[in-house]
Amino acid sequence: MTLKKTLLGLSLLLPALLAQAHEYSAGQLHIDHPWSREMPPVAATAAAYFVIHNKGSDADRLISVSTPNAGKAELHEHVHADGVMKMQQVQDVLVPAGGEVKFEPMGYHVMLFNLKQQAKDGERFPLTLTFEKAGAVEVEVAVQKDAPASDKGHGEGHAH
Ligand SMILES: [Cu+2]
Repeated sequence: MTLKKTLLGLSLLLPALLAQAHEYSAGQLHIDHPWSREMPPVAATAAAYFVIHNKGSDADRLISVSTPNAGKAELHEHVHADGVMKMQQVQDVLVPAGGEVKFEPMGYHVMLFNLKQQAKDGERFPLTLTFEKAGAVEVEVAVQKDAPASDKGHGEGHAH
């Protein structure tokens, strides 16, 4: 391979790497970087995370989630109960006017059950988020080994 071809190859690769941060819009809502942690192939569940920004002056609610990759998808939160962290299903998640809500490890998350197949690092799978006012928006969840840089340092430890 010539040097010219090698350089061309690199220049094609770079935009793909930079495109790892991805976002979606639904009305006044912006959904930032949906991601999921790569799980062992035998794991029966996985979780998806993202940040929803609401640039509008009306609050909205995330009322349901679904994906063809899982038999069932639920909205979950982590709660302290008797000194133990555990997760439970919630019916909906409020997205305050002019505010944001973070789905992150040890917080709100989309729980995926009965996975047909665990996704691997670097893969993406579709997830449909349905909001009370903004309606349905399909996003792609990026599967990765590690949390995005912005999520490191909080959320996963016991700092809360
Ligand atoms: Cu959960």
